[in-house]
Amino acid sequence: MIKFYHAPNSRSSTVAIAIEEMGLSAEIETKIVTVPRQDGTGGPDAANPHPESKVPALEVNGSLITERAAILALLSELFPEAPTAVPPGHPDRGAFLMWLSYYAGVAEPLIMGMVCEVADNPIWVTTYRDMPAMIARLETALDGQDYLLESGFSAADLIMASPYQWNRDWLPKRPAIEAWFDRVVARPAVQAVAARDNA
Ligand SMILES: N[C@@H](CCC(=O)N[C@@H](CS)C(=O)NCC(=O)O)C(=O)O
Repeated sequence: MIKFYHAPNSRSSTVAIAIEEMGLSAEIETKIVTVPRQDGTGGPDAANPHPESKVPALEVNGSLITERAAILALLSELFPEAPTAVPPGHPDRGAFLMWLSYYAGVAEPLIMGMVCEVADNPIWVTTYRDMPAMIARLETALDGQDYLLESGFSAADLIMASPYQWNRDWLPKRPAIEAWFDRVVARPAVQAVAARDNA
């Protein structure tokens, strides 16, 4: 059986929500582990196989997969018939992979750079560009559609919305982006995982 290593209210919550959206709770066993928290609580967990003791991690047939973008892409491949899956061959597969990679390689560094106030460093700007570029990209994608993919909601929305679930103050104050975020967080799977994570 596939094992998913999860720490409530962390980056692994994105994967927990995807599992809920895809109806995979019976196929994937969730193991709760601890991680060090910013408030000094928690700590590395000996039961967590992640090489850096982080979450998420997924064990599939003896392989260990880390990184949300990779895990979310893999879930769609392993369970192509699941609701909200964007498997190989799907017309939006390329756009799906693009958003997952864009989040990991550009959007998260940009948002963390903004939060840590290093995003005006010239190396940062030439590597990741800037927040207006990310905002423009989101607004263009959401012009005339409710979610990032033309075919509808997917884990691309989950990963791109994930930092703002942590802190809504970081959300760009743009009507289309705020409406998209509200749609994402109103989804029953997001609510269900939040309730479980907070229990
Ligand atoms: N790029 C990774 C980041 C994983 C990550 O940083 N996870 C945090 C949870 S919010 C963690 O486990 N931190 C514990 C630590 O740094 O020891 C992903 O998106 O999956």
